[in-house]
Amino acid sequence: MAQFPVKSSVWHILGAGSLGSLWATRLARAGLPVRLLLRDQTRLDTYTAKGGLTLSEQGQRHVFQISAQTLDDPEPIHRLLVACKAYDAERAVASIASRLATGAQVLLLQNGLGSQQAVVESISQAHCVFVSSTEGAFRDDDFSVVFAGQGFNWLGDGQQKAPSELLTALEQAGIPHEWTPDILDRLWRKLALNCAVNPLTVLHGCRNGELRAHADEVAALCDELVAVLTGCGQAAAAEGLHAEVSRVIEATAANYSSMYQDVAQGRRTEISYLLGYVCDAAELHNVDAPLLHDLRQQLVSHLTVKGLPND
Ligand code: NAD
Ligand code: KPL
Repeated sequence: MAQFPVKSSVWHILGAGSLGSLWATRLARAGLPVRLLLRDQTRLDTYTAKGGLTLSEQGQRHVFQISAQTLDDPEPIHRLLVACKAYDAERAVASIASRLATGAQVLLLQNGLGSQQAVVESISQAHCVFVSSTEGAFRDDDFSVVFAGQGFNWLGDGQQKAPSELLTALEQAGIPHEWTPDILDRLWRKLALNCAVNPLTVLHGCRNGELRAHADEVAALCDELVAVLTGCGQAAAAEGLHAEVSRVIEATAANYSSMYQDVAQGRRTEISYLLGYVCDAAELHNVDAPLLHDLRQQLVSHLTVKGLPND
């Protein structure tokens, strides 16, 4: 299997939001070269006025003066971290595609499924790596991020051997990670977990732990998700799903799910890349999924009533 050489170790970060800033600051802290890719000159001026990117970790705030540039800067990109939301990823990557060097490494941090495949198809000159992250971060101000939850990052591309210089950089930056040949299983598993928990927390208006009061609904949904995943050839990702969902509900009982928080803060959700993806996959593979289709419909109605995008 061919390995693509990476000619520069500069990290370009597309999407200087929560997770993008968390990665950028840790890479910069380790002395690695990082560039933020900002939409336009106005964003670049705002960033410059702020004096850098702030990371808050364990109550300590540090400002990192990371270089930034606009999307149309001429510098070639050899290593790109795409940290936009799933619904923005394809368009954002298209806007810098002409800057991507042949064999560039492109890390895709998006939750759910669907956006990664769209990006892969749009940049055949690059080597895309999928990332499934359980780390938690949120923005407390523009260009300021709070590291809110320790977690882990699984990386893989489904075929090649681990690119060692990439993993060395993550090691240096203290970003917890492991290369896995089973990245698609991981992404499907997280997708299923998110589908079993997140929409119900939105519709019941509750914390994850309060889903204990809806145990039958959760169990039925898990059964259906197992059937869909199995029908889609993802049996490994379906194994023991219900037990893991129950475990996550307990472990995160006091938390609000990411989708709950998006809706509560009037932000667009990633529904199309979570429930939407699963429902479409079920249809494609002729697997009956009445509960998931009904849940999707209820969520779409809920978002519409709230005046939020429902896709
Ligand atoms: P975010 O909204 O905080 O950040 C996304 C950033 O991308 C924003 O700053 C936005 O302005 C920027 N952006 C969008 N389009 C752009 C473009 N064309 N050019 C330049 N910048 C652009 O999102 P996030 O919370 O960091 O999430 C990113 C992805 O990571 C999502 O898929 C999310 O589900 C996943 N994820 C997030 C967390 C977390 O704790 N935040 C954890 C695990 C997974
Ligand atoms: O990943 C999550 C989220 O809130 O998005 C958990 C905590 C697993 C709930 O689905």
